[in-house]
Amino acid sequence: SRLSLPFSVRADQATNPVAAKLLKIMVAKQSNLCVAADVTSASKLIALAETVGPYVCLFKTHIDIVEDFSAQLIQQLLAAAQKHNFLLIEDRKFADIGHTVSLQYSHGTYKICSWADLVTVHPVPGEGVITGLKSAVADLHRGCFIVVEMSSAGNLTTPSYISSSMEICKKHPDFVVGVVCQTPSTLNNPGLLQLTPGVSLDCQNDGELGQQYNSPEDVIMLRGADIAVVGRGIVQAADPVQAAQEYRTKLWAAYEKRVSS
Ligand code: BMP
Repeated sequence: SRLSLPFSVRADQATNPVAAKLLKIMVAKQSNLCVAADVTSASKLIALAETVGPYVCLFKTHIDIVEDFSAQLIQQLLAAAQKHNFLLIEDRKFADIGHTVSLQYSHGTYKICSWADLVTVHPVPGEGVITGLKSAVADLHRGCFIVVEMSSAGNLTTPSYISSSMEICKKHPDFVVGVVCQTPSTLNNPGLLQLTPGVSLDCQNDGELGQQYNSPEDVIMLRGADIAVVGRGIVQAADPVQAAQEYRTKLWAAYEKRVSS
């Protein structure tokens, strides 16, 4: 299955160019770490990209929380991505009808499609959310992760929702690069990736805000993650670079253990 195959082998089985590129970056950098860069100023966002960039395969933004957004910020992010060899994922969680998401993806303040290699999508509207996004890209060097299951307490992503969402995923292998979930996904295509947030070495949860955490080892070994998303565990650490190095080492060791067992 996907879980026992090395990323290098899976890169050759990717059904879209972004997934292939991401898998190759993971192998080259020995990193299955995605940092969730949840900071509210452009200077902090760029500082993170430049400092933790060398240790991540994927840099995840919530661009709408940046108070001083500008086109220059995007140019700096793209330059950092190029310099440190990582991809950009905007965690927009598109969740509307196809026509609306096509506009949200390519227009407005952020013009996400023009810079983000990847985006996230809630499948709740049905397949049209994917065809809508696809209609906004000229060539397909763009892709999305479908959020099939959430990490938060009391989430509404039931087993039947997850399996219906997986069907949508399978229908668009040219644009979908994988799923965001918490339990080993039934991805029958080794070219697709599982992205798993809710990862921390120190915390179980964030109190009343609902986040639930697992250890790096558990998300890779037990929960089927290919790439783990770490936000506050790195961003709010006393030394974010040292934290990024530690998460990267632990996550990669867990992956190596998984493929060798
Ligand atoms: P943190 O490690 O600080 O809890 O951040 C987790 C990140 O992952 C956030 O950016 C959040 O939007 C995202 N996320 C999540 O926590 N759970 C999900 O189910 C899906 C997410 O995208």
